[in-house]
This record gives sequence, C-alpha cells and structure tokens, in this order.
Amino acid sequence: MGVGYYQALTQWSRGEYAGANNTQDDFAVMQSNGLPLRADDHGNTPGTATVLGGTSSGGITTVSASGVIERASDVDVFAFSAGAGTATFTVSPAARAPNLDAWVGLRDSAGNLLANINPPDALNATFTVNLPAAGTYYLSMQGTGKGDPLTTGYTAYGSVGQYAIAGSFLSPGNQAPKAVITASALRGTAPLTVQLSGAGSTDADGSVVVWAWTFSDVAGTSGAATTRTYATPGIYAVQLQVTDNGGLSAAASATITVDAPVVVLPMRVADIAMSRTVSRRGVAQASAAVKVLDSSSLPVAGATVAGRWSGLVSGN
Ligand SMILES: [Ca+2]
Ligand SMILES: [Ca+2]
Ligand SMILES: [Ca+2]
Repeated sequence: MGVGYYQALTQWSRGEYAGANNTQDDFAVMQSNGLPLRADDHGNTPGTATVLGGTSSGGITTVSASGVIERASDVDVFAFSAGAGTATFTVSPAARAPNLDAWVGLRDSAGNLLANINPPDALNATFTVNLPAAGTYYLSMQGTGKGDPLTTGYTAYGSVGQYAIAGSFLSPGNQAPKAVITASALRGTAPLTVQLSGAGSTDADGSVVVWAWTFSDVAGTSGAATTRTYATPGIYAVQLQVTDNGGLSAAASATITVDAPVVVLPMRVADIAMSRTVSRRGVAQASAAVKVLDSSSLPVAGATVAGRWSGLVSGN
C-alpha cells in the first residue's frame, strides 16, 4: 500500500503498481487469521436479484437500498419494475472512509446494457436513463478499478465496501393524461382574438407538466394558456399536446373559424321609374327601375332591392 498525494482519488491495492515492493494480499492475510469475508448480501444474477423496495406517489416510484461489495468478484443485482420514461439513480459509497469505486450497470429484462456509469476520480455515481418501455429492469453494482494500474490507476482489488442506492422512476402502469382545450371563441369576425387554455387537462395518476400548442398558421408555443389574434378570415387548426410527469402524452384539437367582416356601404334609392305594359289579351305588367347610388352618387352594382306593390294594380 501507499499514499497517492496530489491525486483526486486514491485506492489501496496489493502492489499491482510498477515498482511495488509489497504485494501482500491483505484479504488473504485477514482470512488466514480467522476473519472470513462477509457472506454476500445480494444475488449476483438477475435470477437472484433483490427487488428494490420503495414508495409510489404521483406516478413516481422512489426506491432505496444498501449493500456491501464483499469481495472483488462480487456483483450485487437489484430488480425493479418501471413504466417507460426517465429513471434516475444515485449510488453512494459509505459516508466514512469509503473504498468502493462502483461500476453501475442498468440492463433490461433481455440483458441488454442500457446504461453504465463509472465517473473518473469519484466513488459516487449518478445517472439518468430513459427506459424505453414498461417492464422489469436490473441494476448491478460491482467494484471497479481505474486506468492503468501500473501508473496512476488501480485495480478493483480494493474496491469493496458499503454502498447505498437511491433512485426514482415512473411507476409501472402510468396512465396517459387527457388533453382538454378551452377557447374563448371558436368562431368570430376578423380580427378575432381567442384565449386558449389547456388548464382543464388532467392526469389521473400524476400531473400534466408540459403543454405544447401547435397552430396551422404560425409557429407553436408552450404553456398552459396562450392568446391568438386572427387578422385574416379563414379556418385555423389548433392542437394541444399535454405530457404527464411520467412522459406519456395526449392531444386535443380545435378549429377556429374566422369570418370576413360584414361591409356596410351607405347607399340610397335615387330614383324609381315606373312603367306598365298591357298585352293584347289584356294582361297588364308593371315594372319599376330602381336606381341605387352610393355616398359618392355612383351607381351601386348588384344591389338587391325588395319592393312591394300596394294600391291599384289593374286598370288604367
Ligand atoms: Ca454483496
Ligand atoms: Ca452479490
Ligand atoms: Ca399519468
């Protein structure tokens, strides 16, 4: 053993470094003097894994566990069931005089390594990983070495000791949220200002944490509420996507109809020219030519006029 001054992290060994003059195996010496290594506390394989215990609230399960890497060959495996989404774990060595430099791996139920963490020059490890699907996952702990043991590194020989695990992940069976759009108006005359709110969106087993709005005419925005002003007549689509604290999403949509403003032109009836014709068979036909002028005294094309006859409609 020796002391690695000026190093951020030092580790004890049995003299695997270059030029070592003491290669004594202290574990072997202790055992030969009646100090057997402790029995393993957690299984080494997924089949013998310890199930991580914890509590579930608001769609999030929080777990903790502790254990000991008793020998260099030890692997401690923990199992947990989680929903799809973000999982975060922190592995801490013993608070006092720790020796365990932990390598932590996260595998899915098929044994695929999804993440591993072994920060340089630190004994603790924190990592966040996105679990691709709901299911059972395995966290495995083991001691590790660092770099080249002959120079500035060390082997896993001394990486033993206590550790604590703390983590959180989505509870299995997370339910998707429900998106609800509330609009102050779905139809109106341009310019139309519409207050849009997604505050009525819900999540049965957690909470809505993200509101994302997309519009058919402009770039989208985020937030529980937003305001749009439609200057141009047309039909516009609005979509709201909400995401819960478990990463599941749901969407709702609405259609905003913006009508052209009704134009009222000042106009007047300038003249009505009456005429009457009588056919040989004695049938009389009367007509009225109505002249409609605007405020500039120009004829208004296409003006619709309604009239009603009253009084004498036959005879001279
Ligand atoms: Ca162990
Ligand atoms: Ca073990
Ligand atoms: Ca949920």
